Amino acid sequence: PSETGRVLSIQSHTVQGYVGNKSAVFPLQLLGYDVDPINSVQFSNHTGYPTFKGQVLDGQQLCDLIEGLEANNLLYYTHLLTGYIGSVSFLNTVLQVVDKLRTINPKLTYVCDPVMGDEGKLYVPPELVSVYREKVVPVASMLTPNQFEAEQLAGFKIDSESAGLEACNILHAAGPSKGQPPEQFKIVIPKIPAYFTGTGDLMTALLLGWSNKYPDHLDKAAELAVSSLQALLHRTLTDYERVGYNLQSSSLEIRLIQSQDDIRNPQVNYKAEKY
Ligand code: PLP
Ligand code: PXL
Repeated sequence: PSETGRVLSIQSHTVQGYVGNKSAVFPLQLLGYDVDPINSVQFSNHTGYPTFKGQVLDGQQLCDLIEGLEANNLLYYTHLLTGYIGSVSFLNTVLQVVDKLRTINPKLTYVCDPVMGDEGKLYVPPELVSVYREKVVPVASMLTPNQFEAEQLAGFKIDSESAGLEACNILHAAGPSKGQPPEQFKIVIPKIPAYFTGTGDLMTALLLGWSNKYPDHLDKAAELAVSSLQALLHRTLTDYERVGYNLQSSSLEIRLIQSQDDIRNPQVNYKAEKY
C-alpha cells in the first residue's frame, strides 16, 4: 500500500448520530488519513427524524474558511470529499474550491458523492441535477452515485445490469480520466431488510480510503470497503434486534464506533467479479 493523504471533507455535521462528516471523518482517520472537516450544516440530528434544528453554511462562509486556510498556506490537500449539498450556490462554491485546490496540488483527487435522491425521488432542489451533470461530473475523479443518481447523471433509466454498465461507461467518458480504459466489476451483496442512514457517506469515505491505498486495484479497494460496511450493518442490525426494536419503524443509526476493528482490518467476505 502507498502513502496516506490529507483530506478536506465538506459535509454535514449532526450533533447526534452518524451522517455526513460524522460518518466519514472517523473511518478515514482510522485508515491513517489527516482529515479536515468543513461542516456544510450543523443540525441537531439527521433530517429523517420528525424535526431538526440548526444552521446552514452558505457559499460565502465556505469561501471565508478557504481564504483563511489559503492565507496561512494550509490549502495543500491530496483529496477533496463532498457529500450532500443542498443548494446550487453552495455547489458552485465547491466547484471553485476544486479549482483552487488543483492550482495548489494538480494531482488532487476529488471524490464526489452526487447526493440527489433515492428510490425514484429527488431530495435536493431539481436545479442541482444539471449542475452535477454538466459541471461536477467533468471534474470529479471518483463518483459514487446510487442507481437513481446514476440515472439522473446519465440521462436514462437503469432497468437492467447492462443499462447500469452503460451508465457507468457514459459517466466515465465524461470525467477527467476519460483516456483510461474503464474497468468494470460487480460485487453481489444480499439485501438487508432494514433502513440505515449515513451508510452512503461511510461507503464513499471507505472507497476513498482504500482506493488511495490500492490505486491500481479498485476491485480490491471495493471489496475492502464493502466488507467493512457489511460488517457494520450486521452489527447495527444485531444490536437493534437484541433490544427488540421494530426494524421497520424508522432508519437505524449505524454502530460506527463499535465497528472500528472492521474498518481498520476488514475481513474480505464479498468478492469482486470481473466482467
Ligand atoms: N454502498 C453499499 C455497498 C451499501 O451497502 C449501501 C447501503 O447500505 C450504500 C452504498 C448506500 O447507498 P445510498 O448512497 O443509496 O444511501
Ligand atoms: O446521509 C446523508 C445526509 C447528509 N446530511 C444530512 C442528512 C443526511 C441523511 O439523512 O440528514 C443533514
